[in-house]
Amino acid sequence: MAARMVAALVCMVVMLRLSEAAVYKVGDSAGWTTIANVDYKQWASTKTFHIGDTVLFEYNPQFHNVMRVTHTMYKNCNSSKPISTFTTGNDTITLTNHGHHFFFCGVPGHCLAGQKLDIHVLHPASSTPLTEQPSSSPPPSTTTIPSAGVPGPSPSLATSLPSVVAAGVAAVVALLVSLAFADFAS
Ligand SMILES: [Cu+2]
Repeated sequence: MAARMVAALVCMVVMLRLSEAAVYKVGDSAGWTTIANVDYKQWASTKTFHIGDTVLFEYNPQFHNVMRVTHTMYKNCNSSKPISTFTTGNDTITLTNHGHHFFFCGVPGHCLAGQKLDIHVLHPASSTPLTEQPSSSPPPSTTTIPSAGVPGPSPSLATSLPSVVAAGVAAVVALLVSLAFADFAS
């Protein structure tokens, strides 16, 4: 009986986690910069990123920008062919797929100075089948990344996330119903 209770509670906690999308400000109060000596690797390691979460890059657009790049470009600080570039100084990027998301500042010298960020988005908790994508090369599709300054989830997220949540809610309801019946029978 107690075990069933615990199972139901754990299930609900998982659902709550799935349904809330967090917004993370990169570098916290320091923002996206080279002057504060922010260790962005350390910053990212303290967070747990999920699909649907948003990262906010806040910076002075006169001095910095944000480029989304491949793993190879990230390693080499190669800004010649970014997947996408953001320049508003207040850029929100919604993480719509799992795996690694690589960013750096494209201003010469800034990536080498440490203004680079590797965000690892965890696999969804459920076993929902997803098309596997190589983590090092996200598709250069513009539909998965909202353009700079436009908040809100992309169409692909809007259709996939609710179904995951609905499946989970159904599981919780089933559990609670079985719980109620178990009580009734005993
Ligand atoms: Cu910069």
